[in-house]
Formats: sequence, structure tokens, C-alpha cells
Amino acid sequence: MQYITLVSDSYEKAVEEAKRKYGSSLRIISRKEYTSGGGIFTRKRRKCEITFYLVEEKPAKEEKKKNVTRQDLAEFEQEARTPDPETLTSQERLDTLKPARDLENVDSTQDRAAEILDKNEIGMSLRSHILDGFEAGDDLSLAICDKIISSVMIDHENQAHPRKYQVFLGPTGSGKTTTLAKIASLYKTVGKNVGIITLDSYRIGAYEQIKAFADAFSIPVMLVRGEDEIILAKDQFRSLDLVLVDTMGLSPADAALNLKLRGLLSLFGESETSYLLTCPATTRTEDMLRIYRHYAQFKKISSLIVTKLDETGSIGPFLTFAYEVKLPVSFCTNGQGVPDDLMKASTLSLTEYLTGLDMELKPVNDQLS
Ligand SMILES: Nc1nc2c(ncn2[C@@H]2O[C@H](COP(=O)(O)OP(=O)(O)OP(=O)(O)O)[C@@H](O)[C@H]2O)c(=O)[nH]1
Ligand SMILES: [Mg+2]
Repeated sequence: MQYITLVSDSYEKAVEEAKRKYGSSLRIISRKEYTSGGGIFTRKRRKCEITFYLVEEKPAKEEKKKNVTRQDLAEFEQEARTPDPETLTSQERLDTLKPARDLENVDSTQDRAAEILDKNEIGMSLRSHILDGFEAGDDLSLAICDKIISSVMIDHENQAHPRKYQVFLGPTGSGKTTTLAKIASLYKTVGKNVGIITLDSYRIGAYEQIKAFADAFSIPVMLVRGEDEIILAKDQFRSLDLVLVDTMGLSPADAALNLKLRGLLSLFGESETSYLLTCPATTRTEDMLRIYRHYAQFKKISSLIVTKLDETGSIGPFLTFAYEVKLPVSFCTNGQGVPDDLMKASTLSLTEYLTGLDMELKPVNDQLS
């Protein structure tokens, strides 16, 4: 099978161009968003790269005849699966009294699609998006994957070119500190000068936890308790490429702690800071939305990190959440191991966690610049 890669200014334009050039029977298997240019003579431009392959066109339907014939009627009946009662034998008439579902073809594409979506606990909003425009006879697994790939964004930009300050936000125990340590080690391995600031002087043992990770990877770490100490820490780390900022887990009810964190974060410049929300895959969509709304009140969340994928059998609640808040995903974690249990988010790493799909997903051109 031949894979084709095409770059355009947006996902929609890339798909439009691909369809114009290659026809509509294409299957998109990955999408990558990034920024190009931004040098002295060139303007920064957003780009989207899609990779796809072509599937065989289904034979075009015969052109509709002007008059409806008996054969047409038979086809309509078959499609509607409700034969004219006048034409039925008494036994067949009894059969029509069975529950409607029994009469449906068990292979009905919509039914099977709904079953797969149920199995993956995909929520209503994403579910309607996936089923919208779904045609009987579509290759189910591919069609579902296509729709999910087109609905979930990946933050390639932040993975490849992270802003200097990466602030980790999220509820208590969501995996902020552990994930931060994994990411710190990852960027250190690729040659960046990394430092860690922790704002968590509240939970007992929080500093010791992050210090143990930082020491293991020879990464400098500073504990910041107040606004004046942030200025000192930023000055101390001014020559570093990347500073990961750990925060305390917040209960929305703790007004004083919320205010404290808000004050501390106001000292990071907007243009040099990204805010990453850690979302355990074990959390219900509704709860994730509630958490998101809470943090979004005081900082614009840049991207999502899905944690604890190893603790759940379904990624659906997270995918539904990401679809609803329209935020890109930058990393995934699937275990307590530091630094190993970390993956850069990709359409493949996310769809790999879907169950009930009858297809083998292979990585294609997934290295990041
Ligand atoms: N199974 C599993 N456990 C994880 C994962 N990520 C983190 N954990 C565990 O979850 C627990 C909480 O992780 P932390 O990193 O301390 O979470 P936190 O958000 O910093 O917690 P607070 O600082 O208390 O708000 C720890 O026991 C971690 O080892 C993961 O991907 N999978
Ligand atoms: Mg922590």
C-alpha cells in the first residue's frame, strides 16, 4: 500500500486538496500541525501535514431510473426491512411481531459502529460526530479511526519547540509531578538544558518527591514559596532552554490556595509559557470538563496530557473531553515508571488504545522534528 503525504495551511485545506487530487476515497492515517518560517525574511505560518492512502472506489450506483419499477419497490422494502404485510404468509406475519431489533440485520453498520463506540465509552458529542455521514458498507474500523483522527488534535508544536516555561496543572494525584519528571528527562536526553521549579510547598513530601527525580537526572530544581522567590528562580534559570514548573493539586473549594497559585502564575510571561493540563484517563468526561473549566478561569490551557492510560480499558472519555474542549494533546503516560512510561501523543498512540477495531495500526512517518 502506498502512503501519500501532503502539506497545506490547515487540516481542512489539506483534506480538500488531497480529495481534489486523488478523489474522495482516501483514508487519513495521521495528521501533524506545525509552524514553519519565522526567520528574518519569512513570516511564521501554520501548516498541516496529512498522510493517507487510497482505497478502491466502490462501483458507482446505477443512475436512477425515471419510473419506479417493481424491482425498485423490492429494493426499498429490503432497505426499510419492513415488508408489506399483505404479501406475508401467516408465519412471516407472526415473525414481524418480534422486537424490531430482531428483524434488523445484525450486521447493520450503524449498530456495529454503536457497539464499538459503547465499548470505548465514547461520549455523546464525539459519538454524533463519528456517526454523522457514516455510510452502510463503510469499512467500520477505518471509518471510526478516520473520524477520531480528524477530531483529536496533536500538539506537535509544543512537543518539538516547547516554550521556555511549561506549567503543569491538574487536580491532586493526576500525575503532574511524575509526568513532569518523565518529560524533563526526555528533553534532557535530546540535549536541552532543563531546570525545574516547584510551586508545591504545601503537600508534605512534595519537594522531596521532585528533588529525588531531579537528582536522578542531574537536573537543577528550585522550590518557590512566594512571588519574590519566582523572580529569583527565573533569574537563576535565565540561561536554560526549558524550565518545567510543577504546581500543587488544587481543590476548587480551596479559595486561598487558588488565589495563591493564580498570583504565582501571573509572574510568568504569556508568550514564553505553556499551560499543560494533566488528565487521568480514568476520570469521567464530565469531571474532566469541570476540572478544565476551573483551571481555564485563570489560565488559558495550551494542551492536554493524558495520564494513567494503563489503568483503564477505554480512552473514550478522554477523547470525548479533548474533542469538546478543542485542545491538542501533547503527551500520554501509561505507567508509574520514570522516565520510561511516557509517549509523545500521536494519532497512533491515541487510537492504539481503542478496543474492538479490527485493524492493525502501524506507525507511519511519526518521528517528530
Ligand atoms: N498507573 C499509573 N500511575 C501513575 C501514572 N502517572 C502517575 N502515576 C501515579 O499516580 C500517583 C500520583 O502521581 P503524582 O505525579 O504525584 O501526581 P500529582 O498530580 O503530582 O499529585 P499532587 O502533587 O498530590 O497533586 C503516583 O503514585 C504516581 O506514581 C501513570 O501513567 N500510570
Ligand atoms: Mg505533585
